[in-house]
Amino acid sequence: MKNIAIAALSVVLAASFPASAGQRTQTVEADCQIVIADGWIRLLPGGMPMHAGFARIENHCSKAVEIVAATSPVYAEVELHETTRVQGVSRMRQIPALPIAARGQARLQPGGLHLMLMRPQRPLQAGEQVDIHFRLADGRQIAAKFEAREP
Ligand SMILES: [Cu+2]
Repeated sequence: MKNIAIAALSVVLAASFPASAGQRTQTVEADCQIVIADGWIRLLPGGMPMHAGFARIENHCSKAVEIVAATSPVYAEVELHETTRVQGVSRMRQIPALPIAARGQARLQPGGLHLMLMRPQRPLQAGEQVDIHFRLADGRQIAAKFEAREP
């Protein structure tokens, strides 16, 4: 029983310290940070039933991470979307997950990746801060504030 516990622990440690560990400060899983910066929501005129959310998501970890879901108390549903241009026509589709490379970043911006914020539960004012929570594939949750802005 004790051996099993030790074996499990060494697997965890191996996962936390990839081959590059030792060259620089080791980043343990607990304090490796995902930063959501410059989050904002584009308000649309005429009370549209969905808004788009944008931000820069920085992965300061030595491992790739994957955002698998987002939620907000202000919206009935939040989806990860990608806008692509196919033969001059702009289309958007839902993506199941948003991977971010080790030490990399993802830019959610108009015309590209974005959050699709569905069915606002109340009217939003420009300047308001909206809570959005992200869930990573490893189970971690990240809380962020997105500022509502006029287009
Ligand atoms: Cu969309």
